[in-house]
Amino acid sequence: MQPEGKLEEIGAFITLEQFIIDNQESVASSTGAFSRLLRDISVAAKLVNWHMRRAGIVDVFGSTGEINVQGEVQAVMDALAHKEFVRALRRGGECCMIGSEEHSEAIPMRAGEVEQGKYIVLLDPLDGSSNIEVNVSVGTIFSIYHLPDGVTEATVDAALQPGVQQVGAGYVVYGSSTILVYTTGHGVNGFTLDPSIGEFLLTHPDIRIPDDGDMYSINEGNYESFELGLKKHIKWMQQERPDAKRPLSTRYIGSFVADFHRNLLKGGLYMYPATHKNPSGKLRLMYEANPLAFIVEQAGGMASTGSQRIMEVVPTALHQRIPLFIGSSKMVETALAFLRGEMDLDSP
Ligand code: FDP
Repeated sequence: MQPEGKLEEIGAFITLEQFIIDNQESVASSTGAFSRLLRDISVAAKLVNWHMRRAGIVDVFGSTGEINVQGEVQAVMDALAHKEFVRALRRGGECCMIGSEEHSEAIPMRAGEVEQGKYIVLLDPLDGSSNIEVNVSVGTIFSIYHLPDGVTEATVDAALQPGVQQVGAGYVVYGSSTILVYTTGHGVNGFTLDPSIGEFLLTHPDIRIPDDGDMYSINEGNYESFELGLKKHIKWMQQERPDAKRPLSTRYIGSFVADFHRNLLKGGLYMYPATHKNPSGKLRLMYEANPLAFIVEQAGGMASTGSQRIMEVVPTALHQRIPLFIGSSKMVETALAFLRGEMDLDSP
């Protein structure tokens, strides 16, 4: 429960740890493994936050000189964030395999050991990292699956499950404050890091995304390569129709996780469609689109490829890209109607 008073009443907030334990106790068969996994993720997030807060003071800007699996220059902070998550999950022991944007292959955790964790974690350790050097919010996105029944070896095939099979998903935004938002399929809750006591506190219980919003997010520099329906949709959102609450505002940070977080709280639509440069879209299905699709659906919103529910896409590769339309349900539905040709510039 969020207290009514001011922040001095820190003791009245529920910590992430307490929240996890309370929710674990409501599941009779729970062994505590999943709770420990979430705790490991939150510890890694605190460490990444610590690195982030020192950026500019110590030398963590710039690139490692490596090119990551996406063909992008790897930032020093990307590599640091990757390292912190792998280390925390390896130490925790509940994870059998990690798939990370920063590593081309799946990373087995305790190969050869009889007792291995039963969870697969797929993550983008530092989303939006091209923004770090200019103090713009970035984040971590994670998706959690069970090692499928009967599967003893954690190979990449075990991780290639559609999003509907996620058992948990979440993200962290390292912004004006640091917030961790997650779902296990029973609603969405957000926890703000209190730096004075080093704890994530429940500040955003039971998040619901507004059905509609007045902001849309897209890289309009790619306009010429959008399909016709999308071009019309954008022009429709820009029409001067005060009676219909248009024009809408554009908000595009260029850190997916930060754009998503704003839209989740305020209502809005984020789109990264197919472009000439990225014919399959730019964002990754397994550790960007799926986890945020799980969260947005749990909060009452929608996520689509433009023609299919994101969480029903059957994955074919760990680093697969996908076009994405995600956010408030009415806004996603309108976008899809334009793509199908059911709406046009003269639609109300
Ligand atoms: P980045 O390359 O900085 O990691 O995930 C990729 C991503 O950022 C998203 O966070 C962001 O929304 C998008 O790419 C920005 O891409 P564009 O520069 O093409 O708009």
